[in-house]
Amino acid sequence: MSSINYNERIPNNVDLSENRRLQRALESWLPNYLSWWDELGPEGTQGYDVYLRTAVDVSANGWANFDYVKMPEYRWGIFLNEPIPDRKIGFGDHKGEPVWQEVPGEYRSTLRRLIVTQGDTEPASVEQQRILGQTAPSLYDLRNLFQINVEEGRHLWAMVYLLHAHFGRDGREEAEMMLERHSGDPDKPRILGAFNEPTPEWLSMFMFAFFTDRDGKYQLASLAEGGFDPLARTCQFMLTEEAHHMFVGESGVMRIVKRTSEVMEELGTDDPERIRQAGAIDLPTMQRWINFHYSVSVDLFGQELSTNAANYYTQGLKGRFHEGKIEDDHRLIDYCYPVLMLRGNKIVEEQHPALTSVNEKLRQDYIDDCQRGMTRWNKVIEKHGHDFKFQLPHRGFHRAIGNFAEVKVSPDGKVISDAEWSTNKSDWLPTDSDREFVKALMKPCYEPGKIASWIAPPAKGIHGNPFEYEYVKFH
Ligand code: BYC
Repeated sequence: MSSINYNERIPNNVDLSENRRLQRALESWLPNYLSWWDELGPEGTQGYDVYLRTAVDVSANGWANFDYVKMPEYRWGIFLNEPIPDRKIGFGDHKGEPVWQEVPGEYRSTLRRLIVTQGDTEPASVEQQRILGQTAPSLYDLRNLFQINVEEGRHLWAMVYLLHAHFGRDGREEAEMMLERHSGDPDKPRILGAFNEPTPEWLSMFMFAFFTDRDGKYQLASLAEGGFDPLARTCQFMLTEEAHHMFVGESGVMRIVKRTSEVMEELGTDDPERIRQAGAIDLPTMQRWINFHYSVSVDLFGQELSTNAANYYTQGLKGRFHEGKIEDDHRLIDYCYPVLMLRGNKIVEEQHPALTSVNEKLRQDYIDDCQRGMTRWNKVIEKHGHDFKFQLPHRGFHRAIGNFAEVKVSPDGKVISDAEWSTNKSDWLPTDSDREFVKALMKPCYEPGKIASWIAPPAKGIHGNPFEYEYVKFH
């Protein structure tokens, strides 16, 4: 394993220069990537100097360098975690066998599909966020947005490298397609639903980073368990970067909650209209955003009972979250798992084979993690003496994939009629007027040290710098 080589056009720690054909193929993909960035990456930002971190090492200590960079000149590269010597496959039919360094022929199309699905989400999120740079609540937030954007771009590189290095001509074609599908494009949409939803303002941005990036964490962690070692090592390194994205989401929402709580205290009211008039976002509105982003993210785990997922597991391609820490046979032969099923108009818990319930198990781990973050938000509200509590809606609420896609489920988990849904929808999901209000609130606040009215400043700045630091310089 070599250290990261920055002298090459594509920084990498995979000895790219020793494989001239691959290097040339990736170098010919690079200009396409850059035109995509120019066209669909953060709008109008080409000349900005942004205080960004760049990966310079894959070890846990001091892996990143912080400096001003113009985004089109960011050193997108290919970084895999160090291999674990003698690593063995940890689950499924191949449990105990050495991990694969090459793609096993029989799993080629399945692996390609998993890599393509993963890769597709990365540029999708950049596209979704492209206009947010016009309305950030502070330079600190603007910089965090751009940090996320360049890293999602790098995650696309990570998947494109695997496609080029291991899937021949099909892989190269898939890499091209990554830049041809676009978020929300009616003809060539992104693969997964949530990645075709717009992220038009910063409340959505923070919710997306909390809920949807967290799906990324769980999916990457499951792929990191898999038997195809280059994919596992790539995902491990992506997870290192991903942690910051979720921090941005959780702390972003937390800072909005803090500001709203302060305004409620100042005004002595929780009347949403008065909170809004004071330039803050009322808590019921935030709850509607939670309901939306949570439900579309919950869909990203696929069907509750999935033979696809069972096959990925049995074939050793995609494991469970922290597979190694789970105490069972890691083959799931005689195990069951509780799954909520729709029986008539009732939602009932049933035991199903754990193997076909692997998606559901991952979804549950994800839900528990979301709940932990939400509890931290609720503590802020409580600390300010208000008795409002955010709640995650029922997992059947507002679903487009799986058992509950065909019915309407209320946030508290009752199957309801279409009429009941229509009557209550505006209390449960963002309405057009909510969206207009939130959008109208978004005004850029780009003086160092200043912050918009609807969000509290962060507790600290980036990499030891104060909040007042000039994180982005415009030219
Ligand atoms: N939208 O058997 P099922 C991230 C399809 S986010 C549309 O349950 P499976 C990031 C499914 O493809 C992480 N279609 O499927 C976050 C299948 O199609 P076919 C992204 C959907 O395969 C923020 C059919 O329905 N990574 O990194 O078990 C910013 C049957 O479903 C959806 C991954 O997703 C959907 N939501 O599960 C940036 C990991 N759900 O076979 C980045 C790789 C299902 O009928 N992907 N379908 O044609 C996977 O592991 C799986 O593909 C899924 C789906 C978990 C997504």
